[in-house]
Amino acid sequence: MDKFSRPLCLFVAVLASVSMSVCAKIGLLELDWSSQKVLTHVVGELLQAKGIEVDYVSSAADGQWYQLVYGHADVQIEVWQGSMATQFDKLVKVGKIIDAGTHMAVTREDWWYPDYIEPLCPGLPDWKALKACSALFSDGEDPQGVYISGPWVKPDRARIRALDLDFRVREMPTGDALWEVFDRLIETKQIFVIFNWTPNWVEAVYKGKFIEFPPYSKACEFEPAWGVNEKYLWDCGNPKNSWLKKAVSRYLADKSACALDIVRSFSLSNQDIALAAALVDIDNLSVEQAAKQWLYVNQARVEQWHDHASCI
Ligand code: TMO
Repeated sequence: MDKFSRPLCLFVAVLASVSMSVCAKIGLLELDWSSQKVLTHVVGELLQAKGIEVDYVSSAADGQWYQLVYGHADVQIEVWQGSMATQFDKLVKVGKIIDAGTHMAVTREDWWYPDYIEPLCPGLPDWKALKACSALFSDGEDPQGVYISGPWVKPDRARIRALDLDFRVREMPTGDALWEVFDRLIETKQIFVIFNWTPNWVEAVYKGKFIEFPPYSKACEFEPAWGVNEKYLWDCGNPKNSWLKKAVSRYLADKSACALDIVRSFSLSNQDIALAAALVDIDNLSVEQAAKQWLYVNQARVEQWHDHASCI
């Protein structure tokens, strides 16, 4: 599709130079969890302050690759190793998207439970404890344990099978729906295990831990013989101490070298990401308000993100 869309842009531009700006707009991918949305709008503000026009492109997380490869969007500001590395690495390798650098933040995404359930399921956070306790995690309809997850691509069903856990996955359609269920369960001190990640707003409010599955290794993802189950892949957890990266389209450099430099220099810590999430999920600000507030807190750093020869 990119073969057609770009020449069309130029053609329109020849007929009416006004349209050029439409084609050159920088598409910022707005995905399905709060910190990503807020930080995407922060980048939008940073670009607009340099006179660069932006477009927010909403997408489910698994649609991001299509949007970037075909140039419908140019920037994804939070690519998480735990849930996105496989596709990201593949597309970078064949030159369909560009790796625009790694944030300072160290991340993790995995099964998580509140500390108050520990006395009820001895052995946690070791995953083997779940074997004896699975019925405690039932949602009442049948005794099978329920693991609550979100709309992000995770190998949970494969993991449940490979580790022979008596669990099924209940997948919430959006990040907001996931946190609604979370709030209800934790406020009434229910027993549950849910997909969570760090940095996030949760760690500032609730005590809890990630399940310690057998440590991740690439072989676990690609070689069935690896690990406790010789027949199946994914007899391991998601990677710990993971990276957080920025992905950009192949077209961004041509559209705006300044935009690319701003994205490259925009490197965030765990605290930066957690603040972005908390402004929406704890303080209930809108995404736009949260982005403005985040920028206000970080105004001393704006110069460093803007200070590029390409932006003058
Ligand atoms: C990509 N996510 C942070 C929701 O796991």
